Amino acid sequence: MAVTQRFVGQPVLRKEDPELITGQARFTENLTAPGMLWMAMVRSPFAHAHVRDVDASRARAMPGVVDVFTAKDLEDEWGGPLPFVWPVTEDIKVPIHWPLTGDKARYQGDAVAVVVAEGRAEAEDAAEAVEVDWDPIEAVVDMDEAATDRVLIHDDLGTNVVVHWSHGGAGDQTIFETADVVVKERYVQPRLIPNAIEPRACLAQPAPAMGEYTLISTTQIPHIARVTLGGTCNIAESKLRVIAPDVGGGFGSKLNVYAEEALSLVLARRLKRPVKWVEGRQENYLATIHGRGVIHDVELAATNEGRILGIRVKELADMGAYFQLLTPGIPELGAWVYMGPYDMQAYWYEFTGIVTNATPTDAYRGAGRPEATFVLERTVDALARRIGKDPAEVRRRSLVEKFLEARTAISGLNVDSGAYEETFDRALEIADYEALRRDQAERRQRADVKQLGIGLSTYIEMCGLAPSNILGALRYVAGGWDAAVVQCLPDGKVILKIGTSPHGQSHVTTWAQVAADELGVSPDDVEVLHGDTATAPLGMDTYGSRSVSVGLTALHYALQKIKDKARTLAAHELEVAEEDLELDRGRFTVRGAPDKARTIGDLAVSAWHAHDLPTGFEPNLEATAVWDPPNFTWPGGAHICVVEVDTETGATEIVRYIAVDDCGTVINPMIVDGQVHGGVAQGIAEALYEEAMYDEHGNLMTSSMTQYLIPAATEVPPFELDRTETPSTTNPLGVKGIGEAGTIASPPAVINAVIDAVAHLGVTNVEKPASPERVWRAIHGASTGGAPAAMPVSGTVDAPAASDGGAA
Ligand code: MCN
Repeated sequence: MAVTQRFVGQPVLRKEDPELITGQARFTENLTAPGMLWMAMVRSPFAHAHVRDVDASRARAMPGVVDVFTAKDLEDEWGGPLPFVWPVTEDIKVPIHWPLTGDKARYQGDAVAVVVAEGRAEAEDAAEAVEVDWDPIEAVVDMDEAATDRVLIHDDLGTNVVVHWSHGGAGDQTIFETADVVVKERYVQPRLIPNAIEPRACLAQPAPAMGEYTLISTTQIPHIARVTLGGTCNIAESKLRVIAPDVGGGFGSKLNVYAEEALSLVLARRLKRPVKWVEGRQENYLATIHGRGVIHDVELAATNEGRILGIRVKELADMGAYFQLLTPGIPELGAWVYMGPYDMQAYWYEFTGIVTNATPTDAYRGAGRPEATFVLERTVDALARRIGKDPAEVRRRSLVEKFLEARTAISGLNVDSGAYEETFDRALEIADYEALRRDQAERRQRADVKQLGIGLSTYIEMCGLAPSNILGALRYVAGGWDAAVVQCLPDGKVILKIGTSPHGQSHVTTWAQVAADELGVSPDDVEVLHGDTATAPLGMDTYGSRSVSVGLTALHYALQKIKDKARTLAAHELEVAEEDLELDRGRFTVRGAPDKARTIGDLAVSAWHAHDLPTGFEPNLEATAVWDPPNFTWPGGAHICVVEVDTETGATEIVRYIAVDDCGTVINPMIVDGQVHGGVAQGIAEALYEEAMYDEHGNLMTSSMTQYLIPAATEVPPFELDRTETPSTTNPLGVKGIGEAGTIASPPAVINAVIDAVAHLGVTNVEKPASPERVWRAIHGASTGGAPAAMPVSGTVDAPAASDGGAA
């Protein structure tokens, strides 16, 4: 019997959860292999230091130690340096990045040697006993200072300014000279440190006789890891299997190929034994990529009434000491969305990438697009203050009208569809904006200690990465397609093998929902296999909120192939023409004779025993589809944050958070809500708590959770969520991504709210994170005309109350 219930659009409970909540998940850390060795890294304590000598004799003599290897010892193992796949310009200068550095350390945490021992503790103890003769030299972590090239980080490049990319501009650039108002701002967005619940780990297993290797890794990208690590480690892709078992979150930090993965593979080959490595949390802070780390100069042109005319942006991006997989490509991901959901006439964007003596930066949830949205939405508020208008009125005036067919944005790319006014109006309605403004006015009137701030943020996002031809035009070396295999088994169950690699996003549930609806089964009948290049060999993995738009669409097409094949077989068995068959929820009936029927389950049995198949019909009900979309998908929405700021202490409390998002057709509303919750929590963290700080010698001052603040549940408010559904025109499901939307929209909503709360005291700027100290200084600096002599707390301090800039 076919199941008649529909699952798409329903809050189906997660199929993933039983194993996770009963302790039966298989994380890399839990895995072991006979004869397994452990690896520990010897990392530089200095941000910049020549390596004069590495003496491992004491470490080698320690109990359980198998060997110690330096860069020189492993020279012959490599097919090439660590992979870097996004040379954004022809003349980009690419720092060569070997898994171990031989000449000098270029950031604190750069690895100079690796110890292999029988146990983890032995390996880590011995790593501390490796004696390195360091010759520390001056380090540069400030981008402006690095750009002077006084201290070179890669001598062979001759400069620290390694890339300059310009969008080239669009529209009438004279607007920036002729507009009524041009607001000019500078925003500093600090580095962030990804904190997945599970730090990185890997286990390389060799099969020496066959020259085959299996790498189990906490990766988001098993397919990309296989092809790139094959190159780095001199292993044919056909001989390398990469498995991402259960992975405890990544947020972009595991969209990378790391030195430790490459080292574990070559050491497993060299020692003919499995080699495992598990990152410590402090190591995670030093040696896993950081996100953000950018400075923007922005000009926003507008009329006196607040009609936005154009945006011009120059960005400085801190690359860190080396390129990781995508490093200089991250600003480019934001390059196309600086106009946001506003109808503009002029656009200019360019960025300069600078290497510094700090951990490499790369993709962190949102990658480029949160940075862009922050710059735009902060500047729109600055415009509203300048012309004395309400920030809601200014936004409303410039929003692009609803469009259901693709429309070319001023930045040059085609936006699939959008209904920004609807999300914005709905958010204002939920918030009861007018009432909030009245409350704010009354508190100001009474000079309350706790002042109310209302922060608005609208956004559009370019996600669903995506069209291989556009990625090629942007000089990204791989494609953006994805794949799915559907196997209908004779027992009525279904197996999906998918090319995306979830690590918290619930693909097992949502992919099963879509298959269940198309095949007339329950999601419980659908098994979803992923994250293993041996079982799901085709795929481009999970990042850029691409999985639903690209991978799920591939599944949709594979399901259509299954239905076509099943129709042919049903027509044969029922002795009618294919056109005479009707299909509903996995059941074919003959038009006019509804009792004559075959379910897809029945047909899977016939296709399997293959006793009576139409001529030329391939046994088994199985299909593969690979989908390369014609466009990205472009979610959008509006967020409103309401805060109370204590003007005596500078402390901010978020009292309400409203998010109205549009990710097209929703497959599972509960999961979409969860993605927004997580994304907004990360954005709140970015706005109020998180900041990687280096001292002037390049020491990471925030190298543990005691100095790097991440919020707990008590710091995150209850969310008030709603949605509109404007189907994407990019794919037949109408879906757009949602995995990063919360992180993109929320930081400006929170910071705009903080500033709004104290704007009547003269505050126009508070940098991220808006710590109580920063807010306090902004208030008192603003009201007294200068920073106070002393504050009883320590930390990084901003100049008080930067101005909103001047008119052009
Ligand atoms: N979904 C849906 N309907 C839609 C869109 C999405 O039901 N119209 C649901 C689906 O269940 C899908 C999930 O939302 O499984 C996310 O889909 P999508 O937006 O396509 O994003 P991806 O699956 O490609 O996930 C990547 C995205 C990114 S880039 C980061 S970073 C991120 C994120 O997802 N990292 C995460 N969410 C995370 N969630 C967890 N728990 N852990 C991470 O590391």
